[in-house]
Formats: sequence, structure tokens, C-alpha cells
Amino acid sequence: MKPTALSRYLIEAQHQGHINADLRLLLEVVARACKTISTAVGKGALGDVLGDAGTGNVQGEAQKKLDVLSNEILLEANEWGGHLAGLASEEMEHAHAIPSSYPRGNYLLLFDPLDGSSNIDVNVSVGTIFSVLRCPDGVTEPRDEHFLQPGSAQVCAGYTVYGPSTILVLTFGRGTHMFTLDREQGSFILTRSDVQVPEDTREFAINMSNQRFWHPPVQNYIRDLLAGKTGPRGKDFNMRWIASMVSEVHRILTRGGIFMYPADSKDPGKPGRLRLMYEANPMGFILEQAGGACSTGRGRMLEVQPEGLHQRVPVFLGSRNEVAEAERYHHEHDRA
Ligand code: FBP
Repeated sequence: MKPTALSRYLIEAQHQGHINADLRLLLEVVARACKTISTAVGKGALGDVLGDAGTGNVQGEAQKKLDVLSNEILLEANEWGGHLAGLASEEMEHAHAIPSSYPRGNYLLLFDPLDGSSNIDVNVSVGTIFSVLRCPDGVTEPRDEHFLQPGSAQVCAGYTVYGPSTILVLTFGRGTHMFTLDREQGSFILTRSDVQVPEDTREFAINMSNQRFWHPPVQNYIRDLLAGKTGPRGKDFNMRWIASMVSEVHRILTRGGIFMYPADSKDPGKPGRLRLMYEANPMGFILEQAGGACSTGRGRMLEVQPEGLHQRVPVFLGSRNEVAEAERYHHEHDRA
């Protein structure tokens, strides 16, 4: 059978009534922007794109040159297409309404232009994460508050991982599908449809260096994982930590696992490290559509009512039964 390119896949989804023309266009534009980012990431030192930009983002984190460049690529590509009412990014303090000089559409796009960017300089995989929401009726100049919708309201979510191959993973609520970039042809080709995450796992991912700051339920849960065969879980677990969420989620979609970035006492002002709107929610949608789960440890991620564009949350995601197990430790602790 002839391989299916993303464009054809989206046109067929439109013909079947699963997406409308605007959403198809939006996804085509995001995919094109990701190809451009993939080229820049791939050039590495030859493209003069490595290292710090010398600036900080809204959260006070040092920006890499590629953070800034990826943000510009996504902004520029999406601004004039006519399918969006507004955009929001990890790299921008506030939402950006589409200027009145361009046609406006009904969607809102949120993105983390280059997640895991601390890995760029060491040539480890990084990625772009995005989430699509509907612009509330009657709103033509969307502001931050119009983006504050729970993850269950997402119409589409995806990420692109820039690794040995560049892979775009997408859901619009009808399963999770993977498209690999054919670098010669310049198009994304469907390489796995209806991905299913194994329900059980023997692999976990957490930054162990934060152990002394973890709260009791996480301490107890990880203690029991580490106890292995002779502990209460009765099986040995393996551990991975890439420090690049997109790569960790990609591994989990491929062979299962649980990934965690819990809240801790290191900086009590920060309820976790990862951001709800453009990291946890899109990954949650992607995982649920693949039979996995995404939780705050105390409840379904997609049901969290957001309070801020850059809000942080504790994250437990991956194989469904293991995420349920992590939640059990939280509920037991809360009951005691
Ligand atoms: P950024 O959004 O600032 O890139 O941070 C997110 C992230 O890089 C995740 O991709 C990764 O899982 C985590 O931070 C790594 O954190 P740590 O440096 O504590 O291991």
C-alpha cells in the first residue's frame, strides 16, 4: 500500500467529518513549522543555533537560541493563515491575539516551542508540544482568560520529537497517530496509527536527585518501586530519565512506562515543574487517546480548571494501571 502523507490523512479526516477545513489548515501549518524547526535543530553547530540566547522567558528561565527561534517560527507561520483567533506560548508572558490586519479564525493555539531545550547543546532529543482549543463565542480579541479551558476541551493536541528521526504525534480525539518525517520528500508519513500504550509497566521515570524534597506519597510510591521483586509490588522496575518530556512520552507511547514530575518542597511557590496548558494537557489528551492516563496524582489532568496561562502542575502519566497505582498512594496518604 502507498504510504499515507499527513496532508492526505487530514483531507480524508475532513471528508469523513472528523475535522473541519480550518483545523486541517491549522494542523498543516503547525506541521510545516515543525519541519522548519526540525531543520534548524538538525543543523546544530553548523547553523549557529546552539547555546544561550542571553535572554530569559516569562518564568525567569534562560532561553536557548533555539527556544527563541522555534517560537518565532511557530508565531510567524500561524499568524496569517486565517484559522486562529489567538496564540499563547511558554516563551510569551501573555496570549497574542491575531492582528486585525490578518483574517481571524475560531481556534486558539498554545505551544511549548522547544521542550527539553537544556538538552539541545548535548545533542539529545527535544520537541515541540501544542494544544488547540476553541475560541469562546463572540470573542474576537482573545486574552489570557479565554485560554483558561480544561484539557477536556481540547479539540486537538500533538507533539513533534526531533530525534534520530523527526516524528509528529497527533490526536483530534479519534486515537493517537504517528507520522515520521521523510526528509528527502519533506513530508510527514503515517507510520503508526491507533497507538496503544501497554496498561502495565516495569519502567519508571523521575528525577531522583529531587528525592529529599518529595512529599510522602511520592516517597512511599518510589520506595516500593525500588524495592522490586521482594517489595510490595512483587516485580523489578527499570528507570530512565532523559530530562526531555517529549522523549519520555514518546518512549511511553512506544513501550509503556510511567513518567513523573511531582510537586515538591524545593520551591514551595511552584506546584510542580511542568506547565498545565501547553505541556501536561496536550500530553494527557494524547495518552488518553492511546489508552494511557495522565493525572495530577489526585485526579485526571484533563479535568483541572486552569487558573493561569503558565500554571504548573504535578504530573503522573503513562501506562494506565501504573498511573492508577501512583494515585492510590496519594489517596491512601490523604485518607490517613
Ligand atoms: P522546559 O519547559 O523549561 O524545557 O522544562 C521542561 C523539562 O525540560 C521537561 O522536558 C523535562 O522533563 C524536565 O523539564 C526536566 O527537568 P529536570 O531538569 O529537573 O530534570
